[in-house]
Amino acid sequence: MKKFIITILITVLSFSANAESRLNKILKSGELRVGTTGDWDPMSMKDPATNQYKGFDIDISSELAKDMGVKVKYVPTDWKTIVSGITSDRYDISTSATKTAKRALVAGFTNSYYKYGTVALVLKKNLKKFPTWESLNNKNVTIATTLGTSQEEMAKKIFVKSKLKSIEAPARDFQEVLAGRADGHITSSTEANKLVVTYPQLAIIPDGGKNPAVLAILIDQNDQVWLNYVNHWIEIKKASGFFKDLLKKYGLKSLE
Ligand code: KH2
Repeated sequence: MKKFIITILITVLSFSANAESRLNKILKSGELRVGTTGDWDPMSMKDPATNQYKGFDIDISSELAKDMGVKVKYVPTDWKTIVSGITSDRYDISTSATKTAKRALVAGFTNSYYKYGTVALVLKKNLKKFPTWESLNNKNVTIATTLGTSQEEMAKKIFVKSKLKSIEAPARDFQEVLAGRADGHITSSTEANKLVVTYPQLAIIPDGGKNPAVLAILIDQNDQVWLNYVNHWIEIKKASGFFKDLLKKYGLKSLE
């Protein structure tokens, strides 16, 4: 009996000692799998003509793969499934996602490298009617966000009186405002600044950005070896000026 227990113990111990981190798996396979939505200008954008991704986050993951000496493979995902893609091992990391308390319950996050404000968008012709965020918190108002995003989570907390409309990808949340099916939309300042240029009929409500949000990479919360590696890498790249140059390249200004 004693011998049997010892054999079991040894087996269990050697198993946990051998539990392989993602870091090793990636190095062995020679491939870093990155989950990305391709719908966030200028973070991750998919070119429909070539099916290629580009943007701030694509530069980050390519650089990480390069420094690890492996190839990068982009795995398409959307905001509804971006977290479950990590927990079900569809990819090793995501491109940038906003840290939220809800997401952090099930997935890990790396350290952050960018902070943005959330802004509200309405039709320019409705700015007088909706001059503040609070004016959008009204039972006659419809607010559009994308299903599974941090903005959807935020809208539920802030616009308690309004009607909330969650748009499922590939449909775009801001199109609801353009088409008059929603009165307002909340999104990252990063995206909003671009949207008002592309669609001059849209305007940002001028009473300021809300709740600075931090961007980071989603990663398995049970794999500390892999998480530590990516955090070390972020620290090294911050110190080398890589992130500063990249923010400049994409015209991004972190709130920090
Ligand atoms: S978040 C990403 O991690 N955004 O904050 C939100 O949930 C991305 C602002 C959906 C692309 C479409 C742009 C909304």
